[in-house]
Amino acid sequence: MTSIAVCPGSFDPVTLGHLDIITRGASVFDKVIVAVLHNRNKQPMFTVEERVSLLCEATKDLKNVEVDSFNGLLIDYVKEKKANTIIRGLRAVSDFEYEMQAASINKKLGPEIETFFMMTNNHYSYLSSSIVKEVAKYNADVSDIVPDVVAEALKKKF
Ligand code: COD
Repeated sequence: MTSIAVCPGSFDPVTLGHLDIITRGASVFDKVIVAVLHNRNKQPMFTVEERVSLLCEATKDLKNVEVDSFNGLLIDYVKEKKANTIIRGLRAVSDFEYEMQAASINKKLGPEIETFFMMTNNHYSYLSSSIVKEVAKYNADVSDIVPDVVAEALKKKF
């Protein structure tokens, strides 16, 4: 059976922490679909199209990774893609509560789908898209925490 995993998120924008999880996921599963949520509640910095495009560029060397976007419930999207796993990254204990709730509801709605957690790489344990946007706003160098294409895109935004 082909193992297909969905790696969902906001990716506003993709960081090296995300990329680390995607790369490691791609070495475990036959195919990884990175799925960007159309989040109507949040006011993102980058449009969905921009986030997808940045992810495509950042993952272009990973041959078994695809980038897509989705609306609605994650579990419905995972089933539609005939995937069997959801990949999530864990940073600090503070991630755990939300992740446990999300994994539990997803298990209830799709018992056949597993959530697969990977611990952050120690180099990136502090990294989030919000931190990146915060420091980029003040012109700090973000070249060693985001892919080059994102560093360029952030320069243009500010
Ligand atoms: N190191 C390791 N992992 C990291 C790092 C890092 N430095 N930074 C981020 N990650 C991981 C996150 O833990 C997450 O697993 C993934 O990368 C994406 O992170 P974000 O912040 O871009 O995305 P989130 O957490 O905002 O994504 C939330 C979803 C969009 C997946 C969620 O809201 C969702 O599924 N929404 C759809 C509606 C739904 O189905 N709801 C019910 C389930 S919650």
